[in-house]
Amino acid sequence: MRTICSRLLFALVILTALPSASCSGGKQTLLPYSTTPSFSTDPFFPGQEGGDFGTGLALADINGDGFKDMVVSSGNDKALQHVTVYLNRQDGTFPENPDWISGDTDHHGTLAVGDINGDGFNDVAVSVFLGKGLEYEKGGIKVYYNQRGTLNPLPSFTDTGYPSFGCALGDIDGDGDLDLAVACGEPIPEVESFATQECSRKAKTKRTNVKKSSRTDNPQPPFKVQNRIYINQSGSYSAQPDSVWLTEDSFVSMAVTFGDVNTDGLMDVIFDSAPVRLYLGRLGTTPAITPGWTSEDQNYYGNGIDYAPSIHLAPSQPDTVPTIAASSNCYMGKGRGGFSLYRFLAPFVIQYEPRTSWPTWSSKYGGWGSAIRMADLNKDGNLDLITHRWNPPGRNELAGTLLVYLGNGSTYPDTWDWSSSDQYTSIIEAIDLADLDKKALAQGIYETNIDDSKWGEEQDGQSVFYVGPQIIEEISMVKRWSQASGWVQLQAGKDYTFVPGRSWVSFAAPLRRGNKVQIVFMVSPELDIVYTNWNCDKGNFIYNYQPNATH
Ligand SMILES: [Ca+2]
Ligand SMILES: [Ca+2]
Ligand SMILES: [Ca+2]
Ligand SMILES: [Ca+2]
Repeated sequence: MRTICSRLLFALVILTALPSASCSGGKQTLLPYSTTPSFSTDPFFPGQEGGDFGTGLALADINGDGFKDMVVSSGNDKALQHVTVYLNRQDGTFPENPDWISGDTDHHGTLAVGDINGDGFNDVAVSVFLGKGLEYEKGGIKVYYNQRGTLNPLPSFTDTGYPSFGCALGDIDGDGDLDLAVACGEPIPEVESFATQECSRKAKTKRTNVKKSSRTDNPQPPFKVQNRIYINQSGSYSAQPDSVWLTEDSFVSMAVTFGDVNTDGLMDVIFDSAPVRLYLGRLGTTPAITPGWTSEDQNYYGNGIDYAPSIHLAPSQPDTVPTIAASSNCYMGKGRGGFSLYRFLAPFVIQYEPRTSWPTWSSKYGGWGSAIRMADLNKDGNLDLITHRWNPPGRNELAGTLLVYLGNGSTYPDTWDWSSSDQYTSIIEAIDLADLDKKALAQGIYETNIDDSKWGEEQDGQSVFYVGPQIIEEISMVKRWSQASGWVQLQAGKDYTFVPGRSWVSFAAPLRRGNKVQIVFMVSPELDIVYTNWNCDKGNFIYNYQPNATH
């Protein structure tokens, strides 16, 4: 049991007024969370047909009051359901029923939130896994824009033609606006065995009782397609071919994330597939359509992915070893499933053939892995793995729990250190973390002088900077210094972009050698954990940070 309590420090980052109350008293606590949820939404809220198949999740401010709200997409491959928003009551609590319900329904996958059109309000992109009759080709992607604090009732952008379970927002071409990466394909190779799940009460969900692979007009799965990124054009997306970047290969991917994995200051994109595929960003244009790195193992279709520029932030010896955490799910096919870590200890793994690597760590148990995130929960400066599998190891029943593997800065133990109570089993699909009542927010300042030591040979600038610990609550101010203009304060949505909760800022104009940047941000060591439940008779759960929890 570890009781190290240290202040998060990152290279070149100054954190001021970081609260330290949580380490007082010398109480031996593994993690500052109760093993039972602090709050659950009502899965049978008015307006949703039947019980809520909660799938996608993001914590992001939608109504513009500065407090993070809960955005949820529901339906999965089980029911036609809505996208919903639960507004933070400005004290970290939420209503049991949503404050906003989309005007349309779909078989929703996961979602991504960010200010796509640069007006200062967060917009919502949602994957559509399958068409209304479970058709593969009628899945796709859609975007709800935010009108000064309220999402439009219907999406303003939609594209179809492929099944999609996951999506992510990031600036792949380094021009200061958010591009939309879409993980596509449908893996499930057999008629689903547990697609018959019934809600224990009010089981009136009008599900489309058609088994996917028994539909004569669906091709036989796995259904592989080109994965893609919609390139932001003046605040919106288009389905026109010159606005969509496509991978050369067709493959199945269930999750995608952005991250500067080769640390050259240009954003890259990672598709959780078999194998995991990394495409490297290039300054002022889109990536090559072939991967710059793939995982050596081909653990069947991934179901969750996260990226960290470092998992060892402890002030004693911080490192900058880029790390990908991937979750895979053997329900969806071959492979063992479970969780894997890919660490890039040396850049030559990406620079030279064969540009592949094995995981540096894999969980002892495989299984039906799903969502995965990295964050420091026990305040020792090392990122922990917060993850989940649908089932307990070796048991084909949908009764998973939240699992936490405590990091030591370089790897994780064989099995989890902490689990939520098995009295509250779940089928978790998405996890997000934030300080929902903002009570422990502290300011951090990131400053750097731009040099070209990590740039590629022809590269003459960089656009993306990681500013601090893994989860950032807010970006407060961004300044740029140049010889010609001195310090200039920049404008969000015009001069730079970011997405809520992530720790990077991406600039519209590349930073050149000799420039300086200063970024003021807010961070919290007291993160609440939120996840969606795909069980139709369970709501979405919040585990509040509790300094006096003894579990
Ligand atoms: Ca809010
Ligand atoms: Ca917006
Ligand atoms: Ca862009
Ligand atoms: Ca890069």
